[in-house]
Amino acid sequence: MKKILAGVALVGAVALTMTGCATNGGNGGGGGGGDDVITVGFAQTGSESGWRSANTESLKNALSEENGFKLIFNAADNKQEAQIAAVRSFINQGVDAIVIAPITVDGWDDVLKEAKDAGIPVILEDRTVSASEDLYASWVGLDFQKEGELAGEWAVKNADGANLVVLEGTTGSSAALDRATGWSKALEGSTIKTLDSQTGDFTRDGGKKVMEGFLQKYGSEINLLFAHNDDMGLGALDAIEAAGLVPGQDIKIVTIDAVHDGMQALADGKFSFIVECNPLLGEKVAELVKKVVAGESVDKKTIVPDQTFDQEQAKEALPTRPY
Ligand code: GYE
Repeated sequence: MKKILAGVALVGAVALTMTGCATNGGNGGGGGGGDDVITVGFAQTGSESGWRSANTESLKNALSEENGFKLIFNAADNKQEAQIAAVRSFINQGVDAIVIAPITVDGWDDVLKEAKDAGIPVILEDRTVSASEDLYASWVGLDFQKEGELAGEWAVKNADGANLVVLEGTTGSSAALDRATGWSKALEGSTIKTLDSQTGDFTRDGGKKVMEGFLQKYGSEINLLFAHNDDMGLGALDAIEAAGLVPGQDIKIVTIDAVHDGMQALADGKFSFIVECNPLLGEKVAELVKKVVAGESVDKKTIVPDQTFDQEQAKEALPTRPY
């Protein structure tokens, strides 16, 4: 059985290479015979965080050979030009569909038009873009503004009057922009005072360096930290402990993602609250790709729900968390 399937996959792959550009024009049709291998180019942001690793793994698992896909994977090291170049190369290779986790919101119009003109459907996953909706087939992701709002609501209830510093995600990314909007909305009318806010680029290293700077400048005045993701919060933990302060006590830390190391820090009492951001989008992406390639209509938007965790809930959830 497996051998037969592999044979079919191989024939499909050869057919694809042979037809090359011809696939471009006649794409999307065919009424989905089911046996044809679908070639997908996936332009990932990079490998900045634990969330990103889990997201990459989820997409690789779902867009697998056994599931009828040939995946061409590219990670752009968080550089927008590199990501756009990867998408262009997918277009030139005449793939059947393109999946993008867009690093920044802006700058996508031209390349999305090029994909559209080549007849290649684009599925966006994770972050959003400012380009017109008719330039892509569908988007699946999370409600980042809601995530920021939930984090902010916790802070207002549990740390009102605090002196806050913020570690922002990648500048110009919808994840950072929308989380900041949601957080500010929740803090309206509160007595939390923002001392400083800077980007740590969603990385541990970035979080650590920026937090070191904050600690040098404001010292023990700081008693609340909002990090746009777990990894920056984890980097900040090192800086806080090195400064002789106790995370969770001297400085309350609120983050977003709920990846394993973040949940461990929460269960250990070092973080105070995490808003989840679900990275397991692979199956939904695969389903959308299959449908659009078969010419079926799909929802323009799919929002995956998130939950929140305090320290006790993290202890309970940790043993069974899949990532
Ligand atoms: O929160 C962060 C990652 O776009 C939701 O990107 C994603 C964010 C996630 O690097 O850890």
